[in-house]
Amino acid sequence: MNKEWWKKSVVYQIYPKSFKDSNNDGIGDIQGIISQLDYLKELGIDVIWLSPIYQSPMIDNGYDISDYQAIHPDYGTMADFENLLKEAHQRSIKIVMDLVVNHTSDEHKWFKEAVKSADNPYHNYYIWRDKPTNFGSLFSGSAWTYQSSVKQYYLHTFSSKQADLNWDYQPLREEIYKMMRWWLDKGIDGFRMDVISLISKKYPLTDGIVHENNVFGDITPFIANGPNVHRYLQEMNEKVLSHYPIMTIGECPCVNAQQALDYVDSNRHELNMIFTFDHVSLDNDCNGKWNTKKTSLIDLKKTLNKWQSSLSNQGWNTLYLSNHDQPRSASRFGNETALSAKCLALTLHFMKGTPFIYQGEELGMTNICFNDISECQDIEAINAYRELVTEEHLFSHEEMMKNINAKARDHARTPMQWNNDQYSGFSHTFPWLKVNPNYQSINTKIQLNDQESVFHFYQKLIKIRHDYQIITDGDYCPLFEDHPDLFAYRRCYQNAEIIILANWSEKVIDYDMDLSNYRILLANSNSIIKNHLNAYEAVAYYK
Ligand code: TEU
Ligand code: CA
Repeated sequence: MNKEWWKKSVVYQIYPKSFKDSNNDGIGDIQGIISQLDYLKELGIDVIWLSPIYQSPMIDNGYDISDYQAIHPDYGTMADFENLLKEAHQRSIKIVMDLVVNHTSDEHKWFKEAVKSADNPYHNYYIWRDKPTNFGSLFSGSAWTYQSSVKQYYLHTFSSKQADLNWDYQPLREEIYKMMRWWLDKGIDGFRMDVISLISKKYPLTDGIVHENNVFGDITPFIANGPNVHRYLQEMNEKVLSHYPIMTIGECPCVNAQQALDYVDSNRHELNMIFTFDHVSLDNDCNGKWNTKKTSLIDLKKTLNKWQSSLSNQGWNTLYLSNHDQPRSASRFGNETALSAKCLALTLHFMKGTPFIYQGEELGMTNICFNDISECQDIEAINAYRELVTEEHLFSHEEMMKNINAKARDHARTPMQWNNDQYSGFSHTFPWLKVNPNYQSINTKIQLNDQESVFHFYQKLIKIRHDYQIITDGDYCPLFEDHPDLFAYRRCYQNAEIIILANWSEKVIDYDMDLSNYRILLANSNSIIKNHLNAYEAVAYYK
């Protein structure tokens, strides 16, 4: 096996709670995933990234883990998981697990020990202070919660039920490495590491800057890219990662394209690739994500092109437009048509890096309409509503619902749309989060029977990536950078060339370029003519 097999791979992200419910309790599960492996094989993907399936109180759908080595009963058993791994491997599909080690649930046994007394050996596993700083949590409110049993506050970057681990304490690190080896020895194929850029805190922790419209201070300078983050990742690499033929992806908030190299330059022996937040934060404003702003294509191109060039020689990029934390790409960047979904896919998948497809993206699934906050399930949106509407009156109910309908994480988490049956074939019971009513027209059953569907377009994209080395190895060169609606670039490898021209708008575009020696490799429309693109038309030319 090529050591860098992950460069040629396409990853498919499964959010287990929303993928497929096998026992009709309204919650997706491992048996449900197994039942759809043939579907994923048909799509052609190489790797599944599984969002957390571990034991958890589920206040953040499993990103709050109370036992790293047990499966949540809603999802099944360890035997189910081992069966999933076996069934996936039989189909040559690899499985990458989510590793959430910046924090544990407050119901983890380590935390339960830690709060028994300040001299309990596990007390050091977490981060304590006698007095809080002004830090705001990323899920609203203070980032400190008082624990009366030890008369101290513990730090939580996310909710109060997600206590940050103290990575400066070596026994904690050894414990995590041991757990990672345990999973790798089971045969899993890698880790996606949750907020791994936040594990090393910068001391002393003092009050953060209070930005406009905020009540709390900014925690991020004290947690992102901390002084020891690279030392710990190199240690993890040396003690664990380097001993297995795996894929490692770090989720890295607050890491810019320059800093990224420190995480992914192969000479530094840390991670294979990281998820950046730059291109999905372009529509933030002084209230963070809560607005209805649209990303301008010029900004998006500038950002993605910058990442392409920063990591062109050393390191490697991830390519994604959506995941379980982001609104649906077809709604955010497209106009919710199948044509626009294909346009986004073509643009992304020919770039240099490893592409990630988020479940349902291969169908062009869209955002849903939430009529009231009571229809949302996500802790981030629910807490933000309480803080920004009820407590601080920054937004009216109507304004906040508009923001939620543009940006909430629940858009990505509505049940997968399998067919026209009630509850979209996800379950026979009312699911934990409502189904998007457009399942009647957007679902796998319809698309598998339609050669022109978004599904079949993704299938072609994946096949082309496997067949053409230029897509993995070719140089990337942006074109028409100042054009407000045209996303274009060139890939070059040996004597081959690919030119991508994609109209990310509803306008008609005429462009000037000599394409006489090129043939169409793939297009999302049958009516492509040279030097012209209708709304959302996209084409890959090859020579
Ligand atoms: O996300 C990290 C992260 O930065 C997000 O919480 C982000 O701030 C938010 O989604 C923006 O809307 C990871 C996981 O992907 C996310 O699901 C978890 O909630 C979070 O970490 C805590 O584990
Ligand atoms: Ca179930």
